[in-house]
Amino acid sequence: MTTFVSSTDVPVSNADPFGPDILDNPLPFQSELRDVGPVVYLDRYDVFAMGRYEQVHAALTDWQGFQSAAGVGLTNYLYEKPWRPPSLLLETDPPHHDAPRAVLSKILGPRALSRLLVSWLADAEDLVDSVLEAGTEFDAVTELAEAFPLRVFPDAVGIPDEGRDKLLPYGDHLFNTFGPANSLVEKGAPRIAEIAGWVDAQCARNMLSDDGFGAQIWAAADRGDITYEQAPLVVRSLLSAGVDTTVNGLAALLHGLARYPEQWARLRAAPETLARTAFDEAVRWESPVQTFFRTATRDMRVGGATIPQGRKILMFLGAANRDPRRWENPDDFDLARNPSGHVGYGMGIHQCVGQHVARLESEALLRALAARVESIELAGTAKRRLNNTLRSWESIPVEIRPR
Ligand code: Z7Z
Repeated sequence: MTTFVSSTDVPVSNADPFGPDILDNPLPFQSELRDVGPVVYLDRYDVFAMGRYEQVHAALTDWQGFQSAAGVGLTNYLYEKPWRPPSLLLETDPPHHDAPRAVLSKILGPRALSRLLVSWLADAEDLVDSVLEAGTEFDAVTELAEAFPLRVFPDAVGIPDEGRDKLLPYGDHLFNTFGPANSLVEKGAPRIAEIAGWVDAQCARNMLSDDGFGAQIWAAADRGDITYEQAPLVVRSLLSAGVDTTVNGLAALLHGLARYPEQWARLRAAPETLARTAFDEAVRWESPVQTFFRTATRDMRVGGATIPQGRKILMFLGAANRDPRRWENPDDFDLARNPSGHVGYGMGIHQCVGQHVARLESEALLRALAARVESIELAGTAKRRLNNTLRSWESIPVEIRPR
């Protein structure tokens, strides 16, 4: 049990939010975190934490007060060396953030992506057909949530086929490294040099197809919108943040639909209109990205507490997305609610630039499923995969009844 000891002006918790118990089921801790105050000090890691929607939202939209350039993990780049060259999007702030962000916003914007829907729908139909042909009981994680993004996204970026099996372990390790150097980070360490070397190599211009997101990033360098030095790192951002996040968003969605048959029925009745809301409700409800850090650029006053300059603050997106101060029946997965305003993609200038890609993947997969599947039910115990940042599934056994 967590104990909250009152100190000067900030409540203190000795809980370990990166320990196996809380990672396995973070909800009780998150509820305590919200209730004890707008800011809590986590003495194990010597960092501050926020779990309420109001303060998390406010901090995310204040990039001048809460910077990203010192890293969004526990490692403070003001004092410690990052394990890989910092991302030009994630780990920067204006003005350096602006050009890479503008380039990716355009390439990954809804208008640019609309050309992909038809082919992604065909891919989703083909995938769902072959899964159903193989049987009505299967693992929704490997067969759908992982299989579909891996089928369409690397092609859309334009990387070669060889080595794509490294994308998921790369993301799993990267998202672990935003937390402390615990056993989850150790688990990924032996292979990371090889895997990261492969990822970096895919970002070179000559490795990329000539019509994908990757080629478009290099074309932006030709136009002078970003430099040639920046281009490969921007491609790396796609390969870093574009796979495991979407996979776990889809897994959360499929789990929600299998667990709440009435929500599946609702979706099936109106897939064209509900497919997008469904993904966002899953991102709110499960928050595949549970947490990340910001760093105070000066002494910051929040809810009566002071966060001193240079200190790290852990933002609990998952807790904010289930804050009863903001959401009605926050623990319900409910396609009838309007989930907009959730902070599952972050908020403000760093808000997920790939969210339209993720939504499109989800839309294609859900429409293919809705047209072919009558019912989808859990057929065994779903298993979590622990990660310092991601709310992740190892397996979700399901049984479906075809239409
Ligand atoms: O640019 C990048 O490499 C990148 C990596 C990770 C961008 C974003 C993320 C990320 C997304 C990190 C959500 C934490 C939470």
